[in-house]
Amino acid sequence: MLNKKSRSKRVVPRKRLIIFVPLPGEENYKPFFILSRFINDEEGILLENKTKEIKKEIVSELNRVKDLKDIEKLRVEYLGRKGVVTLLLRKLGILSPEERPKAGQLLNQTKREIEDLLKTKEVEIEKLEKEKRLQGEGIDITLPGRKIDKGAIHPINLVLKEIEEIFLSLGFKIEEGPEVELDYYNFEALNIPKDHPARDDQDSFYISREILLRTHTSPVEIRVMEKQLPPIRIIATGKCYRRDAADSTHSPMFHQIEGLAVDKDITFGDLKGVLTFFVHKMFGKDRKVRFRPGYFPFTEPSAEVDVSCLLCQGKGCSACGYSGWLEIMGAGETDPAVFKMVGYDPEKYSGFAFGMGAERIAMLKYGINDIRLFFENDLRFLKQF
Ligand code: 2NL
Repeated sequence: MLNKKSRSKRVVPRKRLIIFVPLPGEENYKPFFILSRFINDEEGILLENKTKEIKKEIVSELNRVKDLKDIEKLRVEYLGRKGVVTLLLRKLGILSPEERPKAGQLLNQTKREIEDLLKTKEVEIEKLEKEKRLQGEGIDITLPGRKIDKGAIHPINLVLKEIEEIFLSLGFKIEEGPEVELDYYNFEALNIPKDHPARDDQDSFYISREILLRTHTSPVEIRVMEKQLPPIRIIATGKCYRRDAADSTHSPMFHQIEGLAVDKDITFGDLKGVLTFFVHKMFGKDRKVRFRPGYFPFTEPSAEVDVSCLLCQGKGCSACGYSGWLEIMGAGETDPAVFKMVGYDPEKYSGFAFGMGAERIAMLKYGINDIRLFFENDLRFLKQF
């Protein structure tokens, strides 16, 4: 490739250009002789030699290119508007009409070859650049993976599931019902009329005079009894609400598990057998169970169910108030007044029912001393289950 200096220095006047082109039949005529002011303003040069020289030059220049910009520079230098090959093509006019087509063919062939060489190099450089880029972006497989935080089942749901499994194994079915309930199902049908003092301890969140958030899951059992005749063995679990200020043992929302069995000849013995079986499954075979007299408007007789203290084995400690016993649920024989409300004949059928708080069971089982921990969503607490 000739440098710029030589190009600008050797300006050939148009006159001489004509003189130095011998036409076919004239003296010194050589086929495809072309006079280039860039090359030899005295004698001219054989076009075939010139194209060979150009090709050799571009091959050696291409060996030196480092990036796509270098290639583009070469393309301009050779094939651009003022490029070497373009200028030669423009000079075709000085040839005779007979030799012009052949010379044109030769130059166009050269042009194509140069285009091919440039393209090949371009593809090669692009490939190299891509490889380099990919190497930079590559995945470092020695980096430790990002840890995905795994979720866990909430302790209340764990306990609910465990309790449900125990009763399912005894042939109970799980029933669900609305959390927004009618006063009738939540109180009236359970033998708690409007002026009953039991309403004071279970003051609820009222939506209207007759609609409230349920204070227990008993209404689910009423709804089931309304729809079907005994035999009945059901468990009703779910959220309940009471207008209580939150403290370490109270929460305005909590979970209850209630159970109901109704059939001919169900006795208090059945109640004791079922609940003792439950306590042994839930807390261990070595637990003692105690049935203390109690009161509920919907059972008669009623009982409070205690389990021997899990911490001191019944010897007495601060957890059980030095009594050796922990209260875990309430139970009783279904009150005949409730049967009448759902249209069952109390002379024909008898039953037992029980109810427990899932939070209380979970607190006893896992040694948790504050019910609020279940609902604060502190992962340090929740991750332990
Ligand atoms: C407690 C006491 C109890 C019941 C719930 C019940 C349901 C029907 C009829 C009769 Cl439909 N009784 N449920 C019975 C006794 C006690 O729960 O302390 N729960 C946390």
